[in-house]
Amino acid sequence: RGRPAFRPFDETTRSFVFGLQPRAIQGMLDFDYSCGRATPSVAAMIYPFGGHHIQKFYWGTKETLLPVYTSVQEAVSKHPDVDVIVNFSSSRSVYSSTLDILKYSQIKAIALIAEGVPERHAREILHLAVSKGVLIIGPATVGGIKPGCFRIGNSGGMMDNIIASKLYRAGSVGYVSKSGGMSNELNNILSLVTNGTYEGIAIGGDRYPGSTFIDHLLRYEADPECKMLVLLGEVGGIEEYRVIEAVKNGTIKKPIVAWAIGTCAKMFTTEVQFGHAGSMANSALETADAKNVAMKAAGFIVPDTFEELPQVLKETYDGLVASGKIVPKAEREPPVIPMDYKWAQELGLIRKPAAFISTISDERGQELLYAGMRISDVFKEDIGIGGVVSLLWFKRRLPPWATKFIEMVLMLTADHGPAVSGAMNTIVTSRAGKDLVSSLASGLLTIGSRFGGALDEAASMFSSARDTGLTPREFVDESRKANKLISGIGHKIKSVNNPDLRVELVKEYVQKNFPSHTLLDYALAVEKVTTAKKDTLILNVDGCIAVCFVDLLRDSGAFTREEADEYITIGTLNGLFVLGRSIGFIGHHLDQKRLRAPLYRHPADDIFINMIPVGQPRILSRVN
Ligand code: Q5B
Repeated sequence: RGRPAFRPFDETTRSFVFGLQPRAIQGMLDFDYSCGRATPSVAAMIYPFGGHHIQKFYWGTKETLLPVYTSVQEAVSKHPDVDVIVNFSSSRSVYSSTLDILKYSQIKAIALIAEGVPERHAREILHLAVSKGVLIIGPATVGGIKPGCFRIGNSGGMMDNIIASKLYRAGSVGYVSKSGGMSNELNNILSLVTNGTYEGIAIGGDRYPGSTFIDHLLRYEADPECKMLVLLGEVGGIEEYRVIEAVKNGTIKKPIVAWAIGTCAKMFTTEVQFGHAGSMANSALETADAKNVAMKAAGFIVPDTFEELPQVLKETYDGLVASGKIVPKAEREPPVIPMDYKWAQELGLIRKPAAFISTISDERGQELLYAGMRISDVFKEDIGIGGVVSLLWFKRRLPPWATKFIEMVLMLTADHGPAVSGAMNTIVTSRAGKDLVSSLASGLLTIGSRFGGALDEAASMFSSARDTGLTPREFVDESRKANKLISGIGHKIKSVNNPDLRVELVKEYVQKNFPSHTLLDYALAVEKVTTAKKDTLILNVDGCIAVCFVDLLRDSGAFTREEADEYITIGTLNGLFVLGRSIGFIGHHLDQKRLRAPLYRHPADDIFINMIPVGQPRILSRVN
């Protein structure tokens, strides 16, 4: 790719991201865009699971698509221009995925993000990578950043931080540190006291990083564009001494500012293990103080305290400018990167009308809320399924006689045998090999004005007849005149002589427990008129529940009259039958599955087939 070995990343670097990391990739693409790169630095993702697909990302204000491959082999064969992989595999799979990656000579640098990689695995990866001339950054690192060119994963932090630290264009200072967090701090300091970062690598805090301080500092030394070096070491390990050696023997000649973090360790009476696996002094040589003294003695520019680091960086940089070794370039404005919607919202910079409004439940907090009631209180107060329905359907607690009534309705309507039309459809669907949801849906879709879905209309017809002052007889006669069946009246098999006991139970409960039941009384008077005509024209289960529910809505004291009327018009009452009967339909589906019931085909002799052939005299036929 024509890049010198000391410069593994430049503005043409293309990479793969191993793992599904859309946020990190978007961050890399936003960085690229801010740098003015011609092409995105990420060519594709590699993710062994879930098959080939593409994912959509923003490229500035526009959108771009990135492929997701299932193997490294396929990815490298499709993108010969890629030579870097940012490997987000977990500590469990990073070993095998990196060994796989190392099979492809096209890949020249790999960043390993995972923490907790077993040291044996890290050493094996390192050994193999060295033998193949591949640069490994990590594990246990955020990676690194080459301002104006390439960003490894999440290095550099959020985009506002990248812009504030001027990482969208190259400076002159190359640094190496262990920690990603401290790298961010260095990016910030360098942007304030120098012309900024040329390249920064966080080698990771493990005891066996794939590349160490000296590897990167030697690259910076060789790179003519990098004018000044920074080493941010820390307590533990001896890697700083390899750099000291290089400075002493003249391999590193560029000015090098350094500090070893962890000087406070001496304030503790016991050994201190800082945040990184390798940050513990195992000998006097490994203490931060010893390293700072040794670095200063070798000719590094070492401040007396970390707080003085910006000052010495500034002095060193100013010296290089004064000597003409650094010629600061004119600043350019970074392109404006559209802020992520979520982030802008969190900052309170934008507002947008919500597409949906919901007022019944909320799971965003610590505890699920039903109409404001904590789910733990739902159980503490034992409000039952009737209480839950009252919260989620009516957004309020109803009195116990009302919630008990809701439960009674659900229990009474749960099933009425396999012969009713909804159960039949559930059974036939189940026997056709369909799943539970399909069989249930088939049964539920049967609920309508004649079967189970007469509650809303019954509530509306009975209440408006009574409200307009019609006597029961006038109501029946007017319906007859209008050729309209009264919803809630009539049953296929139940009659005065074969009463529906469910209806009896409802009546008994309501007459005993409701504060008033005027519409039920009215409906019973209507029933007297209709059953006088025909004994099957009883107040049926739909009708009885409906009128009682109107009594509940109007007279419980929990609803205004407007609310009560609205609940009738928006289809609440059929919901009671739908909810209750779902229990039975699910039961029928499970029953058929348990019975291994075969596909059902209706016998043809039970169907009267009446075909009228085109242009022929009308012939009636019956299949027998
Ligand atoms: N006539 C239910 O019809 C049924 C009349 C009427 C005035 C009426 C019928 C009807 C209204 C809808 C309704 C809910 C279709 C029913 C349910 C759940 C279930 C089901 C289960 C479960 C029954 C004979 C004569 C005719 C008609 C007159 C009939 N209904 N007059 N108002 N409402 N009702 N549905 O028996 O003079 O001879 O011409 O549509 O409330 O679905 O168990 O099965 O739990 O699953 O076939 O309980 O009543 O009667 O149509 O032959 O009519 O009565 O005008 O008069 P039938 P038809 P005429 S509960």
